[in-house]
Amino acid sequence: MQRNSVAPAWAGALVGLVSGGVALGVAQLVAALVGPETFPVVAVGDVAVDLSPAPLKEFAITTFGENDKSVLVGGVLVVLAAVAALIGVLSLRRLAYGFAGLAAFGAVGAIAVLTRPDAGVLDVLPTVIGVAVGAWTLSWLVRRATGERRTAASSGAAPTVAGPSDAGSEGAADVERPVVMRAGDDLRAFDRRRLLTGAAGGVVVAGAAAVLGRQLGGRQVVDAARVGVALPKPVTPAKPIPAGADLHIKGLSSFITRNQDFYRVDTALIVPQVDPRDWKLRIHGMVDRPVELTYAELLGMPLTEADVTLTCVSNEVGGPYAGNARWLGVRMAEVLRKAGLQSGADMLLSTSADGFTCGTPVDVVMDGREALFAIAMNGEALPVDHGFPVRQVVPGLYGYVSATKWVVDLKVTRFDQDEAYWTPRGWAAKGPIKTQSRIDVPNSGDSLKAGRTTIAGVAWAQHTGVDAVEVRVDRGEWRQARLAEVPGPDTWRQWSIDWDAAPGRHTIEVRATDAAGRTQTEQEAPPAPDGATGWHTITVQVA
Ligand SMILES: Nc1nc2c(c(=O)[nH]1)N[C@H]1C(S)=C(S)[C@@H](COP(=O)(O)O)O[C@H]1N2
Ligand SMILES: [Mo]
Repeated sequence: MQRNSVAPAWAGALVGLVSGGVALGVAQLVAALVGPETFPVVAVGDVAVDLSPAPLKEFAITTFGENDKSVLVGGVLVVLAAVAALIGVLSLRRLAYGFAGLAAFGAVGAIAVLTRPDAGVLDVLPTVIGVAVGAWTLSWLVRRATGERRTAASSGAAPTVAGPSDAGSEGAADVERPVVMRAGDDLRAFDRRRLLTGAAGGVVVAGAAAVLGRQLGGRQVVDAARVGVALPKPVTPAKPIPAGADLHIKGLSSFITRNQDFYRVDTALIVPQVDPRDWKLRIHGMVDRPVELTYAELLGMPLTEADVTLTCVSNEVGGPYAGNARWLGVRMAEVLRKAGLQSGADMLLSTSADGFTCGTPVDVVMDGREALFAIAMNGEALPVDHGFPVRQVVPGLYGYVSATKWVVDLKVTRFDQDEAYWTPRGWAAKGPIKTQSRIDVPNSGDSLKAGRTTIAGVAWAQHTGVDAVEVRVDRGEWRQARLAEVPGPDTWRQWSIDWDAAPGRHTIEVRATDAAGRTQTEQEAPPAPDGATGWHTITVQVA
């Protein structure tokens, strides 16, 4: 049979894109029912995140910041679109090529889905059904594009143009065929109108499936459950924040970081939607009595409130990945005492609903500090992005070894027997926070007016506390900054210092000393493997 080479390439690309769109829309719809992490685009992105080496992760975080996930998903979609267009073009030559392309496409998605933690066979359903419907759409659009119907005249009269070259697809005769075939031709012709109406139908189906998939995907349910949470009062309230904790200087990070301004770092391409009614925390491993807690049981335990500054190990010197919030939760130590820790255990391996894991030293959690299974942040139930319904918060440890969001499982174990998510990816197994100080105002590169100006920022040395902050200009004498008050050693501390700025270009440096008398090292180190060091240094122009 004649094989449609009369249809132009754009038609093939359109057929491919629309079929791909329908495949993804249907996959999303099915994923909403099976589990959002089984959506193949997300699974492929997740695999990319997990496979990317530490330097690439750092590059992504520093280059794209908190948009790194959108950039990744966008990248996956662009590649998919290109492949889909190519599949479409090939399909117009021979449908079998298109089917083969789709099958390959589906295989990649299915493998990605199956390699996710806790994946089951059913998790490939969104990929398989999506690809099947995509394949059907592809053949349907190809038929429309290539005028499957014969004209009335053609049904009777045998065509005379059909010759040996018609058996193949790229015969020279094809090239000369007019785009619209003459009546009487038995050959398939490019039918632009039918292609476009078919494609429009495909776009509608793809869009409707995707929208419905999102709605069924659980967001609404969990948002509603979150809004419905009634937070109990803490048995141990936080110390009141001293009036002098916030210097109220323009441009300086506020003492408490608002939830919507709080940095977010995690490996989750789609935020796990955990319904608190289904949530359970399982504590097992080296314990006398394994414990299982429901959300209601957790809320029924004595609650502690604490102001704690979280910090990410990926934060560069002077970077933005630190935030301070008031957390409400149950002391991890209290829950662990219920279970009864066995001797020899030195690691708490926590797992989130999406399979991410953290390894936290037992001694740190049990030493009396306010290490919490937190349920609230700044007076509201945890935002979904920050771990609703329950996350860990451990003062003094970087988030990657302590702050598991959407936590569902805690295995009491040993560092020499288990490994957490980031350890095989080039990050240290243990991550105590390194003392840091940051200049918030002025900004590096600012142009200032000569005269008296304020330099201000924050410093942190969680669980030890900041005792001094010093600033020097142009490598001159170190001068003591004025320190704001703090409620305890677990939060950052604001500081400020006045400076008589003379015209010219100036370098400003800052360093902090913790309550144990240790001054921040000048030695520069990158974030990997266990946290950046060095003094935050900025330059300003004074006129
Ligand atoms: N489930 C889960 N929890 C996680 C992570 C993650 O990738 N997945 N990242 C950790 C890291 S590296 C940090 S710095 C903190 C950040 O918490 P935030 O996003 O609430 O600021 O969460 C921690 N908890
Ligand atoms: Mo982090």
